[in-house]
Amino acid sequence: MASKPPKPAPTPRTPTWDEGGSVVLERRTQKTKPPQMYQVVMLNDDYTPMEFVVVVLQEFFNKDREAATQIMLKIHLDGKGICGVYTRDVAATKVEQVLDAAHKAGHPLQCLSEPVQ
Ligand code: TYC
Repeated sequence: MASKPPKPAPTPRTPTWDEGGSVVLERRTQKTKPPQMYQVVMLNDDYTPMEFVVVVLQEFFNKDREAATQIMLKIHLDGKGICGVYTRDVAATKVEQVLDAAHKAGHPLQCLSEPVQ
């Protein structure tokens, strides 16, 4: 798993004084960046049954049957497809859940997570 990025340098602040004589430090920019997001990508293979992939997409990626079928068919035709976008730890958990379910069912289904952009 990739290590966390280093903390950004503190934002410079300009001291000002309010009417009461207190020093006021105004934040110039937003303090926290949104987290890097990760997409879970599922890969096609020749052996995993379509129905199994549809059930996995419903169970672990909260897709309804219609959406799950569309995603499964996209993967089947294009070789891969995005199941969802999550924070790093959630994406890693989804990958684990899929690989575990596939292994237990005896299917070679593969998926991975990768940073978005
Ligand atoms: N290609 C598989 C089949 O024809 C179906 C499949 C779809 C497998 C998506 C994996 O991620 C996958 N049975």
